[in-house]
Amino acid sequence: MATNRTFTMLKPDAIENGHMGKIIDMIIDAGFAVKAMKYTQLSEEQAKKFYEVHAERPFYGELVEYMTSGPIVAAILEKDNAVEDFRTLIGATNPAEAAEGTVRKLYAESIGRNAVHGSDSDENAEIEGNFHFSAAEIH
Ligand code: DAT
Ligand code: MG
Repeated sequence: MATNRTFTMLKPDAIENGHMGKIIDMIIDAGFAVKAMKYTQLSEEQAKKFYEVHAERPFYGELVEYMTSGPIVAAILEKDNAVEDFRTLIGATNPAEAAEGTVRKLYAESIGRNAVHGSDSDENAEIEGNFHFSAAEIH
């Protein structure tokens, strides 16, 4: 069942490099409504859990270290076809392969430090949103 919601994080490189406002503008301009948003920093435990599916990948340690290295913005976004449309807006995981005009093409540093997260399915959008926000924080 489509929930029309997705979950995103603006990652530490995006915040560090001063791209937070520009990326949020792109998200709003693309028609997403913010249902929840917070400026926060992940603990090692949270980052490990969030990226658990990648635990066996060679880059897992580096990913957890990077995702806990500075503040992030976490948000739940709503739009028709949210998951797919958001993945289109952010572009490919590797910014070298991301389409022109996408968030990652414009702002990501590298495949590891790639500016933004977007859920890959409705099911994961729900799980990830609930991981970061309580029911009372979702509007
Ligand atoms: P995405 O974030 O596009 O959904 P993913 O789920 O495959 O990509 O991977 C999660 C994150 O892990 C990704 O945003 C950055 C990091 N990552 C993926 N592949 C990597 C690689 N080959 N080297 C370093 N980091 C990588
Ligand atoms: Mg993914």
